Amino acid sequence: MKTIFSPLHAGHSGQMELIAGAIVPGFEKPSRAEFIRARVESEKLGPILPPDIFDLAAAKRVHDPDYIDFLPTVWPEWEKSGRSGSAMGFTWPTRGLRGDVRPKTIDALLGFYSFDAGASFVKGTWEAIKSSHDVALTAAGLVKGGERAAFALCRPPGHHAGAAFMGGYCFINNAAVAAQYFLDNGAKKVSILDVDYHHGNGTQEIFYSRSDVQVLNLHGDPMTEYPFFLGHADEKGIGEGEGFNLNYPMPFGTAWAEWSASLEDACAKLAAYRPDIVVVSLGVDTFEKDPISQFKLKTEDYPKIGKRIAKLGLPTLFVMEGGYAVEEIGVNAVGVLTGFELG
Ligand code: SS9
Ligand code: ZN
Repeated sequence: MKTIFSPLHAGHSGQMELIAGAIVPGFEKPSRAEFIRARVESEKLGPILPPDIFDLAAAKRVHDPDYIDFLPTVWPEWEKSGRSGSAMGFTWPTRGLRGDVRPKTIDALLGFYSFDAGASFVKGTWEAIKSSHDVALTAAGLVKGGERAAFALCRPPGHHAGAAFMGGYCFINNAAVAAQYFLDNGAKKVSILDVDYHHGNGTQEIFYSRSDVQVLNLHGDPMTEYPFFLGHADEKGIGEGEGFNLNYPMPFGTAWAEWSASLEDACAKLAAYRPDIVVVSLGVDTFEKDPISQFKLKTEDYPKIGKRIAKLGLPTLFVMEGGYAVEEIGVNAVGVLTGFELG
């Protein structure tokens, strides 16, 4: 399969992150994408192509237009306010505060459009966000055009980004934009299968009241794992969307035997939905050596994931999400893709 990749991701670099009481260099760093790209090459998965450039109309079909228009203004406004470092919010309109009044200063707006401080900006961040979105849409175009599968090597990732908020390293929800693109170009139904270790709260939020996108999520139980406040098994969708959201929360320490049982159930539900296209939110932070995660999947398990997805027999777009064990991220992510191709 073809891989779509942009070097512009590398401008999103050097951002800081608050974790376990310390400010540290971000885990979501450029080398992640470079290890994956190198592995795509060495495994001869297929050609690596640059993205086409898109406008933001497709993104505005799943995100609030004012949120999308805000993103390119962040770094210029941050610099104008005399700051450097990493731009991020630290005050959020949570329970008891007003989330319906858009404030005016850059600090206030960063809080207004975030659910945590995990999506920070440096100088090249907007260009990276935009390129990641272009990568997803270009790869989606290949699948729409009849290819069996394509790999969107997106960075930054997207599945924590909701209609009007960033967080958890995510800004534009690349998988959601791609799913909507398929619907706007002939597909009637799309399934999003999110295998990242963390619950894709943004994707769930965006499609929660819709029946044209089925969202299936396998992840660490939010009772104990980030993002904590969404991803429970009883969240099944609302209104028209009722029954079209499925969550598989699993405890710390989950290994292949239990994880693959969830995948099996999710694939059965997916097949029953009979979508035209599958979008896989491909995170490999389920890996046993991931520095911020608590599942126990092994390198040999990733091709089995791809093989199971291939068995669905549907056109498939793989969209890169998380994975922070950088040395192994390429082997594991590309393992899913080669497993798919052989399956
Ligand atoms: C506490 C740790 C938050 C966010 C992880 C986001 C993963 C995206 N600041 N970790 S796939
Ligand atoms: Zn993750």
